[in-house]
Amino acid sequence: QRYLVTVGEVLAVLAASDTGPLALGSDLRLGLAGAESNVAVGVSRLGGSATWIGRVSDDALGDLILRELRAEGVTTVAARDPAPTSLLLRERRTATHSRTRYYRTHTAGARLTADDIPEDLVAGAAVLHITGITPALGEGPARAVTRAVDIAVDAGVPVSLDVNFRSLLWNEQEAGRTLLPLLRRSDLVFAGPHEARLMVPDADGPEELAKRICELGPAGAVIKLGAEGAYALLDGREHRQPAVPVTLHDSVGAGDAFAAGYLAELLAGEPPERRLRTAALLGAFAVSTTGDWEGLPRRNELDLLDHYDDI
Ligand code: CKP
Ligand code: MG
Repeated sequence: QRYLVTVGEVLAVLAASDTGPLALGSDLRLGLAGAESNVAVGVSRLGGSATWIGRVSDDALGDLILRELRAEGVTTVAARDPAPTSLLLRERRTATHSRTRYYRTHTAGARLTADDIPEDLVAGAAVLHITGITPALGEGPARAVTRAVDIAVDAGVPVSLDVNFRSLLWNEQEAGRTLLPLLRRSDLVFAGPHEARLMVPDADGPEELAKRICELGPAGAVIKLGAEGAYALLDGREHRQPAVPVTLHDSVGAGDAFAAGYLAELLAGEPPERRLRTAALLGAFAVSTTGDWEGLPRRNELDLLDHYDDI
């Protein structure tokens, strides 16, 4: 069976239920987040197979992570770790502005090591998806990602990289230095314009950014332009994918949704146009619903909405 494999960290999200300063107190809703697991869930909901590799805490939050991923049909390869689960505190400062704070050091996800990566599993995958978040968590996770890429490249498994720069985890120089070698060995790269510029600093505009990224090695580069859609250079061919117009509700998770849509169609053997169209649809679902992954569509919902111009 063709499956996607990904390596990352799932965080517990504590999200304020009310708008306003969190300093005044609020009810908090417990949920989960994590770019790589978001992609795995998105792929699974579209009928693809996805496996998530990571470490989870040996407590209720770790149990919650495993239950939730398994409920979504994602295969989990997760060592239980005595360290706690990372937290993401989300303050809804106004209706349209949230502020995020990570509590993400000395946690289970950050204790991932290269030994946590099962060789057979990665070597047997149809695609390895990684993001720039995991290497930012520490030396262990960075080595784990490099190990996964080593295995994939040796086995001829294509590597998909979402640059996913997080300024709360590291600075642009560190990110550039660490992610560039991974990008060179990737086949497909997803990035926003700012993220792309971390990789090719002297390039500008989606066309030039994608071209310069592909000159570094990848056969495909997808530059995500938010409400303007996406520009992709895939095997030397240009594609312009308009965004699906929706009412913006919460943009977090849009990039992961986009990658999930693209990769699910790649696994299904669909051509680039279809991959990009589904990517845009999933991005639209993500931004027009609450939560990072909860609002992602199942395949039957996607087919229905596909007949409409917008959602
Ligand atoms: O790039 P995206 O907005 O799609 O990524 C969102 C995820 O993993 C979110 O779920 C969050 O927990 C994170 O990125 C992160 O670590 O920032
Ligand atoms: Mg992103």
